[in-house]
Amino acid sequence: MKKIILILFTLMMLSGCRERTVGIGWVPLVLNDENDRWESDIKDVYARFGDGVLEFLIITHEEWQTADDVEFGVFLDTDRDSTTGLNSSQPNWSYTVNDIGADYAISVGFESASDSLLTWLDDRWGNSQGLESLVMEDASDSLICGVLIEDIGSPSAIDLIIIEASKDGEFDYAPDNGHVTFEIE
Ligand SMILES: [Ca+2]
Ligand SMILES: [Ca+2]
Ligand SMILES: [Ca+2]
Repeated sequence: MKKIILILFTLMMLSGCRERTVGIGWVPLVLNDENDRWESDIKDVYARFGDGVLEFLIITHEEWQTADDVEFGVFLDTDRDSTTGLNSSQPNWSYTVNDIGADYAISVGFESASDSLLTWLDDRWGNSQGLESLVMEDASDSLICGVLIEDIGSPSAIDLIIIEASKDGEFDYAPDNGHVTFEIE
């Protein structure tokens, strides 16, 4: 899969296509996020959209041992409004989401609510729904997770950050500051 991604990315660079418009092929959202001291921190993030399904591919610097060693939260600001959803002004919350207001979160990994799509309900995550796709294996350095676009309100553009946590208490943000914006074809 890495080889295919590399070819796709090279073709995009050669054609000068740098816009983050997500369609059928994988489009890079974050590339070469800093290699932190722990093993399986985030390296690259890609997205694609087709047949009503929005999917994310997350690649880490090194493999995790089991899928229960790590937790990924894909935070989606679907109205691109930082005043709605979970934002940094939420009191007593255990983590921040940079400068976005996350209306939905895809949770994958060791958390009890994991492998689900969550909706922000004023002061907490709830309304858990199943994911449309999930490929996450032990001893791997990549995962794919996806949701039905209609389950997140069918937005035309999204602000995103991804937060990863390890069982050992390490955290990684991608991107580390701010967010990534992408349009959906
Ligand atoms: Ca590392
Ligand atoms: Ca929002
Ligand atoms: Ca990072």
